[in-house]
Amino acid sequence: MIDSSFLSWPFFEERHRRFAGELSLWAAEQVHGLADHHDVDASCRRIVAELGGAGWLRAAVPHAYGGLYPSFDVRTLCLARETLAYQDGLADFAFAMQGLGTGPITLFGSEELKRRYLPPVAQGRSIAAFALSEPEAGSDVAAMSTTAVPDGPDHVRIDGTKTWISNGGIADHYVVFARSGEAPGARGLSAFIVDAKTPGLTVEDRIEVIAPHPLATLRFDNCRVPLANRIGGPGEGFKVAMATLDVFRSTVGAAALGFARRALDEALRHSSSRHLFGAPLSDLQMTQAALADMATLVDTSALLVYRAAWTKDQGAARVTREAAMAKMHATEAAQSVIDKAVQVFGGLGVTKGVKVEELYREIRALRIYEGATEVQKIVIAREILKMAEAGASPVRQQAPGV
Ligand code: COS
Repeated sequence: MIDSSFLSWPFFEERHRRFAGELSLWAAEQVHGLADHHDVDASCRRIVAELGGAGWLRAAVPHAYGGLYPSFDVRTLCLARETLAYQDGLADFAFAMQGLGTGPITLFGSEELKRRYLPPVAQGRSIAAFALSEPEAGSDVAAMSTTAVPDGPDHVRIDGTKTWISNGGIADHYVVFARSGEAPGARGLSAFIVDAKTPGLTVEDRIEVIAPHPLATLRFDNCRVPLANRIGGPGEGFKVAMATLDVFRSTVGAAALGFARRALDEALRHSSSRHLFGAPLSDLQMTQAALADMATLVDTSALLVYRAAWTKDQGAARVTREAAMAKMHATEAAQSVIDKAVQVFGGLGVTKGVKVEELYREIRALRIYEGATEVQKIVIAREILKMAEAGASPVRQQAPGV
């Protein structure tokens, strides 16, 4: 990264600066050789193993289970995603899914589940996944139709279809959300860990997308799962999902920020070396205007992402509004920054093998997954309306202890 001055912002401590510096060096040396976008399954397995071996996945689980800190340090998660995304989308994806796929266990799992599932994920020996979306329930989570019904005193039987599941087909276990029937809508869902080898769990389809990642539709037919694999209480699945997304939505913003920083750096390099009308492209005021807009969008994104991460790390119970703002702004801004970078590159910018072309494809899904921009707007509006109703101004609200 050309500009790492943001690390001196007051959101960070020395340990964050050290982590970002060391990971940045590691990623610059290692990631290119690990990520092969023509064989995403093998690449993701390789990246997870290497990230685990080098100790970087320790940022994704708590200290007691082989991780770095007592619980999530969201600033560290964001720095990891930003730094890896700067190098490669698959590297970011592999890291992120280890965290998201175990986030519900870290936040709500029993001691036994934490001990069984978290250490292998931190060591890169086991691959995690988060199975929430369905063909008819993506943004509207409470509309899901996958069911979990009691099967004897100690088991449930899961039936249904999950789709757009990251790591689908290569994961060793999935956190699956299903309708358990305690109440209608959001209050009648529960979360379970389902091992990939569970009889009745099949990969129905692999999904090809514009920036290749392991993605699949999963089918659950009569999958018998121990009740001990439930994460959180019966009927608490929606809360488990939303609280996990409160942590990980900021990190999606951080990944977008990594893509945007890379696009800005590529545009700076290209516009300084390419000559047009007898002078570097960067001498043209229209190029300068584009670079200025890009740099400003990068900084506003970083401010929102690290504000949300810092607020959560100060002990805020919920950062729903801050995380939604960070995710929405950083992903939309990154799309715009990358589009401008492609324009600066001209014909080269849409040529396969050129980094900004890859970034142009990589960023698109981030405006959709883990809550599309439109969902973030609903979430933000609801939160500020709630505050207004309670007589609290969002601008006066502060994190606990601050
Ligand atoms: N943390 C903890 N609890 C939360 C929460 C959060 N961030 N957000 C909501 N809840 C709780 C609410 O407090 C409410 O509890 P009570 O019933 O006890 O009051 C319950 O969950 C239901 O909340 P709500 O009424 O807001 O549910 P809705 O169905 O209206 O939620 C949205 C709608 C759009 C906000 C929700 O479905 C959502 O975020 N969708 C996007 C999901 C997503 O990201 N999908 C992509 C797939 S994941 S890769």
